[in-house]
Amino acid sequence: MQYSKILTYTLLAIWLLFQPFSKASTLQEIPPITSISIIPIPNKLILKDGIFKINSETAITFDNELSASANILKKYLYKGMDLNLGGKGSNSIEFTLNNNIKNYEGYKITINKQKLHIEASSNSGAFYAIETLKQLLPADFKHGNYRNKTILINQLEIEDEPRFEYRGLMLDVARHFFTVDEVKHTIDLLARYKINKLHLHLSDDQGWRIEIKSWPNLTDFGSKSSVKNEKGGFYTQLDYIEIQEYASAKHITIIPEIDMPGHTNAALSSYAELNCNNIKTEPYYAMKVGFSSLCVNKDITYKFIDDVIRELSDITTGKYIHIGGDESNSTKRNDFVKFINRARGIVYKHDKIPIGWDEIANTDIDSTTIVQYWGKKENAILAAKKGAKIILSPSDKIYLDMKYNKSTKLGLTWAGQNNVEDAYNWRVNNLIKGVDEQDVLGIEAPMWSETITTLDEMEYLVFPRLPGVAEIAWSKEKNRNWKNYKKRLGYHKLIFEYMNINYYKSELIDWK
Ligand code: TNX
Repeated sequence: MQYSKILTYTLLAIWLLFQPFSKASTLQEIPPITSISIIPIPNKLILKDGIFKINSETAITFDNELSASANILKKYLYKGMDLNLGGKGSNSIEFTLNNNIKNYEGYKITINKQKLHIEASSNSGAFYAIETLKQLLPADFKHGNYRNKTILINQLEIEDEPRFEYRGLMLDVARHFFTVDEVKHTIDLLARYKINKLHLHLSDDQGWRIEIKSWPNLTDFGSKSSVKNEKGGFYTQLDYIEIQEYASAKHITIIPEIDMPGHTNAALSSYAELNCNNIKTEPYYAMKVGFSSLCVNKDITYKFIDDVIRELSDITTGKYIHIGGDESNSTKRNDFVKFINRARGIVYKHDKIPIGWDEIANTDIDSTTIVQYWGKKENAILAAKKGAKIILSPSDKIYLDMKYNKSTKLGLTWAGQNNVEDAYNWRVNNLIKGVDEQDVLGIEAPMWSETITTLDEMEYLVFPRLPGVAEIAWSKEKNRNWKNYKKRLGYHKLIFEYMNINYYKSELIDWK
């Protein structure tokens, strides 16, 4: 080889060798996001001068108890920046267990020049700190878009904890079925807004969606139907456990519901003996409800319920089982009371706490039963008088299956139209005279699925109303107001788009 060629190659090799180093010193800097628009709004946020830099120099340390959370953040940063945090850096991200933070979902974030410090008394709190932190990073972070770059974050202090311990979405998988993957996707979306309960409406007139091994026809037959006979199916118990584990990693508890004694045609069409006349009903594909009832005076009915609740309790890690109880219009009033009392007893027997729709306030509930308010204020008031805790799901505010306005194609209108402002702009303490903060366990937005069959359609009704519901459930009343919220929501367009959420571009919001 010619001498000059050797020289060229040598120089090239030397140049290549120094390439990463010269690059490191000129890492492109991504400025802090232009607007801090965290939803749900934190209890306390103090913005400071100066920035914190995340790049390959940044170290990460954590107390062992919070290692699960530290790993979640590591993974997130790895995905966005191809960055394996962990070196001895010039600055650091630290996770510290702080038992002075009394609320297990609470957290603190302190960011100064040297340290991005996350404190919590549990992984739930640390998880929510990370969700907040994600909203301080660029929205398109997850896509490897920031490889070999330095991300700048504003120095700040955040102190935060939820107002209510129960912050939920209900998904009706009975009218139309949603697959395990679709439910997991839904869980991903909920976690972004610090929702911690996913209530699955697992049975109704139009379909039965959970495997019960001792009553196999429920799924062999009862799972095939749906509204308009469009999208049936069911979860095996293993599927259910898989969903639950996935949810649990995101600090979300699954609340299973078996609706009874009404809303039971799928069961009544699967087993003749559950009917008073011992004749199976026909599968049901229409939307109108209130016609079906389990046979309240038969022993076999309670054997059935005991088996269903036992099998469900065995696979459910959360403490609640929802027994429905709504719109049992074809069950006599006395029978209804008798039935719900027994059904509640069966739930207690299997070491779970019963939840029911607000009609169950008219049975012999005490302070240990949870009542979910959806329509009748007198039921909620009665429940509060009996000392029961209440989940607020006002249909004229946060029923996500209500249309936004007249021009929305999907959705129903029986409770009115719930636009983005209606869903956000209401106050827990003014909702029902006689039901106050201390009576309220939390807030849940129901997503009934009569008019939706796909994830896209679901997302369209859920977003952007869900972030508002999440803020009502999480944030302090004094920090909430519509004008400020709607400005913040405008910036969440970026998150919706990078998460590929098919959100409704409400004309009430100035989308960024
Ligand atoms: C009422 S709310 C129902 C559901 C329907 C919903 C449709 C409640 C407890 N029952 O069966 O799906 O309206 O909006």
